[in-house]
Amino acid sequence: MLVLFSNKHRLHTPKFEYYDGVPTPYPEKPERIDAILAACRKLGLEVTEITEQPDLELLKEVHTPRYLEYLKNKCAEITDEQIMPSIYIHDTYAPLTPGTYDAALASAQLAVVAGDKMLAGQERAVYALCRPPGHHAEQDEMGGYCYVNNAAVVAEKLSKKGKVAILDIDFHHGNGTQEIFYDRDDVLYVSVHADPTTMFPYQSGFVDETGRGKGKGFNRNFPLPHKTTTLESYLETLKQALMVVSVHQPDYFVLSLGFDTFKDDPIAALGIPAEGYQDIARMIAGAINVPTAIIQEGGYNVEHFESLAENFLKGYLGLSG
Ligand code: SP5
Ligand code: ZN
Repeated sequence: MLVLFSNKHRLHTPKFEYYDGVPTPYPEKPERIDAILAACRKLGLEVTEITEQPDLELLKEVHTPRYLEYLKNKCAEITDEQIMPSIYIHDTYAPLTPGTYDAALASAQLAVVAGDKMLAGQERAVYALCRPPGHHAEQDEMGGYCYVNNAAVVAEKLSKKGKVAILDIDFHHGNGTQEIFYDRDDVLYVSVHADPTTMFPYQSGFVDETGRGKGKGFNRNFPLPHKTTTLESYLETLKQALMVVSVHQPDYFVLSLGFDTFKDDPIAALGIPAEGYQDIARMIAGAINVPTAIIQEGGYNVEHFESLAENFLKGYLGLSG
């Protein structure tokens, strides 16, 4: 497995999000990536730093040009963190800082390079340590700590060469990824997440959202009860989700990976103990045997992050313990 990271994520420096009108410390911190890197190095994985910025043309196939332009201009104009009401945001969880645009582009570039490596056919899996995360970013909108949809960028790129399936196991429904591919039958989107009735993103992630037009049947949501999900019930649902992915017979697989299902996540939590990520990863690796991009999404327990990543990687790679 090849691991990709960029140091440009450090340019994205929000201190607060607004929660019910109250400024609350921003949980999507740079230390998250440091912790995953530590786990990768501990396991002796090949880690590569990516320094270039992506081709905007590919990003414009996923996002509207006007939205990308807005992000760029706004970040160039501000001198401090700001959540500015606009048509390009509909929550209070995507603050802009002067470096946010550059960080978001560098994050997306990790997804682009992951796609290149998969197409070159040398790696079974590439793990892109994306920060900021991406799955809440829609074509024309930021939100939920996300600005550019990294998973959608790699899926879009791979879709030119074959059938793609995205499995999203972040705690939150990936409303952005769903929206971007909702009308399409060449990119399947499957998500396992907490029931959005009471959890962000509230307005999407329900079972009746199955796609539109020729995309009908190519979007599948598996919401789970927030309070009563256990590792066992989670794995049962994951198995069903993986079955949907297998039936699609993808040529390429994209895993949107969030560690916010961890039982002690500060903003989310879905009952998964740290060692549970070994079971989750083992089940995924055992079910899907095509070139895979693992795209980092959320997860906010920085203290346990290294252990969560280590457990996931051990399970995925079939390492013992
Ligand atoms: C990528 C990802 O996981 N995004 C998650 C965005 C969810 N943010 C909204 C939840 C805000 C909760 N703030 C916690 C404050 C508790 N006092
Ligand atoms: Zn999340």
